[in-house]
Amino acid sequence: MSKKTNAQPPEKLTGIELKEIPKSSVGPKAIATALGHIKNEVGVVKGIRLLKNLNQKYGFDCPGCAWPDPDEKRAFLAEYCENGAKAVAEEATKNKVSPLFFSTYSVSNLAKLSDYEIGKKGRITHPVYLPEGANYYKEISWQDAFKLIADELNVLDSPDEAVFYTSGRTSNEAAFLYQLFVRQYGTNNLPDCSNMCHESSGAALSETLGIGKGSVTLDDFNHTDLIIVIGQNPGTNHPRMLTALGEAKKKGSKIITINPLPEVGLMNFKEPQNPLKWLGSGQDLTDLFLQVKINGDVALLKIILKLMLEQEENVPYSVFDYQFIKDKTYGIEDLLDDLETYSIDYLLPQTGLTLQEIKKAADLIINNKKIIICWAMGITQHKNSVDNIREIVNILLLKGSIGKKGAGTCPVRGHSNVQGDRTVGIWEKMPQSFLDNLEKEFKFKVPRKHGFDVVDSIEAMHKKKAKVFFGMGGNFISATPDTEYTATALRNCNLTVHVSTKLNRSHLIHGKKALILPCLGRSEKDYQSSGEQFVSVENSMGVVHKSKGHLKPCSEDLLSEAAIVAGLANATLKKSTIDWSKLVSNYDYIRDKIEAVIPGFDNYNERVRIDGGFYLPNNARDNDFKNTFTGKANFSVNLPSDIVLKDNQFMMMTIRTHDQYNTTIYGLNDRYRGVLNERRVIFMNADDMKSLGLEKLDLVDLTSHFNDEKREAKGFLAIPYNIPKQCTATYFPEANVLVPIKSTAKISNTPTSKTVTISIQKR
Ligand SMILES: Nc1nc2c(c(=O)[nH]1)N[C@H]1C(S)=C(S)[C@@H](COP(=O)(O)OP(=O)(O)OC[C@H]3O[C@@H](n4cnc5c(=O)[nH]c(N)nc54)[C@H](O)[C@@H]3O)O[C@H]1N2
Ligand SMILES: Nc1nc2c(c(=O)[nH]1)N[C@H]1C(S)=C(S)[C@@H](COP(=O)(O)OP(=O)(O)OC[C@H]3O[C@@H](n4cnc5c(=O)[nH]c(N)nc54)[C@H](O)[C@@H]3O)O[C@H]1N2
Ligand SMILES: [Mo]
Repeated sequence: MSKKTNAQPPEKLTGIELKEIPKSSVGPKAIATALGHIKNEVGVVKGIRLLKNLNQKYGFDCPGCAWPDPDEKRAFLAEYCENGAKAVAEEATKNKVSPLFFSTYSVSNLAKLSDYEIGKKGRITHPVYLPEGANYYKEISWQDAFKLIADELNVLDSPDEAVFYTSGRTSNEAAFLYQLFVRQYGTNNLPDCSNMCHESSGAALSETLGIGKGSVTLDDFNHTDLIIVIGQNPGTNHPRMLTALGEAKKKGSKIITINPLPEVGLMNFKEPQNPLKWLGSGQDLTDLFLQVKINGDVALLKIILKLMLEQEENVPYSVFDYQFIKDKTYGIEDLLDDLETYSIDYLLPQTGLTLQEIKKAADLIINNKKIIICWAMGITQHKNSVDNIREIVNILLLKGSIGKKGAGTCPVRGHSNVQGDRTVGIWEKMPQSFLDNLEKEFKFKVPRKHGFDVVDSIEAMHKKKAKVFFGMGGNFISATPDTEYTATALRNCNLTVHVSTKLNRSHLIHGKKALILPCLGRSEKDYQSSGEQFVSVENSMGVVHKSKGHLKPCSEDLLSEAAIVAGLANATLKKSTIDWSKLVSNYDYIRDKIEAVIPGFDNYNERVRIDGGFYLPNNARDNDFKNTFTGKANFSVNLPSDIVLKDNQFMMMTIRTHDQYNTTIYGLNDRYRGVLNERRVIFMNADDMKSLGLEKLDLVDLTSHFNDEKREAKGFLAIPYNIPKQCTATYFPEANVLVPIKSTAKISNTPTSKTVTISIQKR
């Protein structure tokens, strides 16, 4: 039976090769790698058509990252990056997972494969069903699939026994329809990938600035004095951001990088659009690199704040923007009082840096007025990650570096529409005003009780309080923490359903019954009864724009995500106040409803048709903070890390290689870190290796420690690396089994994927 299926990637090693770490990122090697993926997965002719339409105003939005497209100039065939090309190659692959495939390969055998091997099987072509006790998925009609889900949903004691997850690729239209169905069904159980991603940013920014999104636009990078990139690896995860950083540097901006690793992309970069420069030495991006210890950021930012205060006391009016502080902010006294209670001597060891290095950073902040701070998962996935972000905001507020050209907050989002999904209602705790509007527009009683986030959902399924899991995209088992615990949670369910493009491990770790519903991808044409449709998405900077696929769908039996929601709603809701079939017949009708419910979408259908789309309102960008709890931008008081490592314990962060998209593994190389053909590795400081008696490429087992609990992951190769002492790094998702379900961030409840306490045992 499939009960014994592997929830974790198998332990087997793939034959590591260590290479010298390259000096710069992108350049010709990146282009060659991108085209290689396109050629192998898609073929040359279709591949060129794909790339031609990627991120063009008439084309489709890259499913890679949420970095914005230039508002004006877009180079033909060039607004993509190596990893964007890999992302579309993955989706447009020639390989197919058909009903015949499923009758050949059992679930338990597929689960023995690595995530890389599973992903390479290709696109799913038909809806398939795994009955209770069976080991093979078999074809099912769409109508029967909808009825099966409806039957399971309608026998639950309460709608709160079902969980509806979303991954951040779903379009605004599909996401709005989905949350509408879920709320009319009767629950706010709408966890999403954001719970594991930028939830901490949303929490910290809403409290301090009154909006859970970043404040800068792409153009701000052309007008800034100083950019700080903290806890982010754009060379791999947002490669087009490097172009913006490069342009900013040419215009005179300085760049500070704060990271435990000297990530190649941030150090030196060769413009992909400029082959003439490929032979040269590239452009140095980072002016000052602070190699902070994992989770040493609050301590570091506090020292910077103390140095700013010291300078302001020495030379009054030289550092702080008093006008801004007086007019726009609240709570500076508490911040200054708090800073007095910490000594630099106490904070410094947490950072792993020298005071001289930190002074250089403080001087750059002191001497510049327009500052942008960018961050991603290195900041958001810790116990005190909300503190991290509020401390970032403290610095910007003291400098008045918010709501003016060239300055502000830049949380760089992950999934290409994760921000849009939130805007249109994918959240377990949408504000009352949204729920009120929904109720008014659709005339049904909208549930008000907050729903489960990702961690709550796992715990509820584990306790059998939630019994049906529905995933709109994503790969829940591999993306979530505590793999074995989560596997039990999913297996406890009566039914697990996944709307997916490609096969993944979540199809193999399933409830008593399971369904896979295959959907159209971004790059594919979407026809509904009124004709061809387009969708829209919101990027990291709040621009809503259209996205239209150009390829023939990989199978005739796919439905769009919106059509799947409509089918499900028609089957499940006996009496509905909503005409689901009409809404989905023409996505303009869905957009009209979004406009009616959510402020900022005025004339949605008209404005989304304008090339490049439109900006949503952003109060922080406009320097208006009246919707915070004090009516002003709030300073805050924050706590540094409280982790105390015992002897022979280490801090572990789980990070992405250059060859993956979250749980989708494109290949086995991490070129920019010099590791080829292996993912089961642990990066360690050479002195730490010596003190454990470890040689390069020794095989080790890892144990994580949380309260009195232990978790194990076996078989990793130790690699000496330029990383601070007591810090280590492994790859996500191989190491997720070590992340304890109860180890989450305060306030945001995000799993602490970047701070796991481990010990290391030599084999
Ligand atoms: N090609 C590709 N693109 C992607 C993705 C992908 O998997 N592949 N994923 C998408 C998604 S969903 C997201 S959220 C983003 C993720 O983008 P990133 O956040 O860049 O991804 P991570 O690999 O998690 O990298 C975290 C970085 O933070 C650093 N870091 C870790 N801990 C700390 C710390 O305590 N302090 C500091 N200062 N730094 C720390 C790590 O060394 C690493 O450089 O990328 C998106 N884009
Ligand atoms: N240890 C550790 N864990 C982490 C992280 C970490 O840094 N460390 N990062 C976290 C972060 S930031 C995130 S965002 C989550 C990601 O969590 P998820 O979003 O759940 O995971 P993905 O790997 O992005 O999902 C990939 C799957 O989505 C499906 N898919 C792709 N395109 C489409 C589409 O257009 N429609 C539909 N319906 N399905 C599609 C495919 O079947 C594919 O297998 O993981 C989190 N988990
Ligand atoms: Mo993410």
